[in-house]
Amino acid sequence: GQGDLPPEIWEKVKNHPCYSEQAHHHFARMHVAVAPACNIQCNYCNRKYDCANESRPGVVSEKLTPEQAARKVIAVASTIPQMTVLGIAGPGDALANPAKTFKTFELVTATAPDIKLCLSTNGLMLPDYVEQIAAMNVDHVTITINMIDPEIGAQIYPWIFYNHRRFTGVEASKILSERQLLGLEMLTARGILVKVNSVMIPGINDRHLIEVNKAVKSRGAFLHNIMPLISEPEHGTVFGLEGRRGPSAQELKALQDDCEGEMNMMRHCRQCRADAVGLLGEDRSAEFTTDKVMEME
Ligand code: CLF
Ligand code: SF4
Repeated sequence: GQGDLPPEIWEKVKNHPCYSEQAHHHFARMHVAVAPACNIQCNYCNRKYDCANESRPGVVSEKLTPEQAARKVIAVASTIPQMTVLGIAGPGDALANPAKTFKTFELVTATAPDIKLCLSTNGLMLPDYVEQIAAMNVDHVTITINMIDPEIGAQIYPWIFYNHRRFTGVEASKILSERQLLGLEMLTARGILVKVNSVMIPGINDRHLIEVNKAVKSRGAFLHNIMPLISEPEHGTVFGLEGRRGPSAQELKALQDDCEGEMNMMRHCRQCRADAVGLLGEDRSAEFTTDKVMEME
């Protein structure tokens, strides 16, 4: 139901399968993998695969040009009527590939103006693009925030690439954290709904995520999605976190419960692929490869 939400917020969440627990039974999302590059290194990322910040790590998505992506969106929307949201979530970082990300949004808006636009980012470049995000009517942005303490960040991020140079160690995480929190504040000030994703890494940031939760709530984040580190060998090497295990289901739930009193927690995330298509938990991407989309036209 509508709950306590103001009407203008309800309008933005009622058809979004990630922002509304109820909506995810009835509405579908799709991702297009138009963003291959990344500007930071997360220790849990294997660059051969999809960005682990939003998408299930360890799977390889078919990379598309903005034109191919827009054609795919039309093909999917005409096949799956419940398709309400287009997200760009990798396989790298949406805002490390701004030309491709915004060109895709522009093409989709021109041909399918009813589709809601969503993007996911590590946040490093976010303050620079808030104006453009607002101008393109992107209603939903996800920022992956794994720490607010650069000492903890240094154990998660070996480097960032910013202002044409590489930063490492605590300095890198200090810049990243400042940019993430500034971007969050700028988006919420414009009425754009922000979801924060955090990857729970036992022994590194698990208890610290309670502090992260408070920090993002106080800056206006709408929803917090704490996801488990996926460290099974079949998902590829987890660099710098060798030997780290993901949390158990009970450990994850306990942390979500500890944060629940502070703000809305997302508990139905399926860690989708960067080219996922369909209802959450359903993957119809194989029906919409570039070859098949061309046949459908
Ligand atoms: Fe995609 Fe993410 Fe938008 Fe959803 S997914 S960019 S907010 S449209 Fe959703 Fe998938 Fe979890 Fe992401 S279930 S991985 S939270
Ligand atoms: Fe990998 Fe995503 Fe981190 Fe970039 S932001 S290093 S693609 S997990």
